[in-house]
Amino acid sequence: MYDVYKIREDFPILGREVYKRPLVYLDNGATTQKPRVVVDSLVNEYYSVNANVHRGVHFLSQQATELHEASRETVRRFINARSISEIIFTRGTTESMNLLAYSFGEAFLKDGDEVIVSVMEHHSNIVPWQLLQSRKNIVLKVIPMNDKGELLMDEYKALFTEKTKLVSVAHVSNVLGTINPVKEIIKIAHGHGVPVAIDGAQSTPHIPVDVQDLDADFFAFSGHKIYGPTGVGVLYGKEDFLEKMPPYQGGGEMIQNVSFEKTTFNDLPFKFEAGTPDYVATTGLAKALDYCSALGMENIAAHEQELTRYAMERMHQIEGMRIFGEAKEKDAVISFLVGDIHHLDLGTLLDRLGIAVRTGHHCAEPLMRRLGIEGTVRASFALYNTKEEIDALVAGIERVRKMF
Ligand code: C6P
Repeated sequence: MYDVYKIREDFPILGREVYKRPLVYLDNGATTQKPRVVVDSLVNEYYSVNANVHRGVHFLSQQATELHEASRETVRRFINARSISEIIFTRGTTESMNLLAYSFGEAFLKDGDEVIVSVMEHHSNIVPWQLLQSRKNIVLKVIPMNDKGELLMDEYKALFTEKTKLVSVAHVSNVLGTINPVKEIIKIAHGHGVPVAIDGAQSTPHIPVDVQDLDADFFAFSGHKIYGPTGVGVLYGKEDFLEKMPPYQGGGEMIQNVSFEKTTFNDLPFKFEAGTPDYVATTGLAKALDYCSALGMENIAAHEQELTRYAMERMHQIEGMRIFGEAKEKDAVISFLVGDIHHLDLGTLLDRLGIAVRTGHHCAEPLMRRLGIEGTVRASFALYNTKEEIDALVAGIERVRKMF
């Protein structure tokens, strides 16, 4: 049985008040709250294990290294990668995508080559490719969408040419909540011999992810969006590709031997992990993933799907409501505007009622342009949200609407 009220007890912050009202936290797309097991793990590691990893012969260093490497195995299991060599720790999805664009770009792209992205990408899957354009004259091609926020698959198929070298798309849109048909997207790309990178920042916390089943060539996600600590994330990559890609940063840990004449690089995944990693955060991330696995990703997905269905139904009844993102396959994200109330006003007034939502362009300006708007209010749900909180959101919106 999925007992959301019992689960909430694991998240101390959910019990606090803001403006003397109970906190209704609906900004989970930006970051999630942390269960006690995650915070305890950070505190305990600093209090009782802390030492730099992979470097020391001493007891603490070895213990810290064991924890860090065990976390890599936990990540591998969570996304069902073949090997821990394929799990690179980064600072988050943004760094994962920058690493990918730099290193894949160096190894596999030349002037005139094409990378396909979609119109609903977060800036972190657009700008790294544009930065690459300052070094290589690559072309970005964009998959369009329909008004419901679904990618147009026929148009996608038509984008391929012999110059297409990579497809890089979001699994779930952080604005529309659309769950993109990534398995099909990958199958089509592979039919052209083209690898695919998936931005899993908004999918990993909500739906089961199996990179082998998807046959994804690269997959990125952030720890802090899946109940883990800030400052840690993952880039999964198939070993065949990673072996051929050059390091992204130079420094300690990523080398085998260094001389002024010639430096050789470490094996995977360490080749891509220059410097001291946030080894305390990786342990915390593993605790977060174990926490989700214990609840069951299928159960989390079912709970959030029910919340989304309920919220969509209730919100549609509000006069003047415009919801952006009505895809058939939709995740726990609802972006909206009401009448001609500015998104910032609506968000600020909801905040005064204790309801935390996000407002603005959500780091997806090209998508805002496609929708013909400047920004939205966005409510995004997590495993601990309740129908009562959605009722509070709906009542809050009604109250603001009447004020205007
Ligand atoms: N989206 C949001 O409120 P980082 O910041 O590196 O952890 O994740 C970047 C990122 C990449 N892809 C997608 C689809 C995302 O949603 C995000 C982060 C947050 O929507 C902050 S802008």
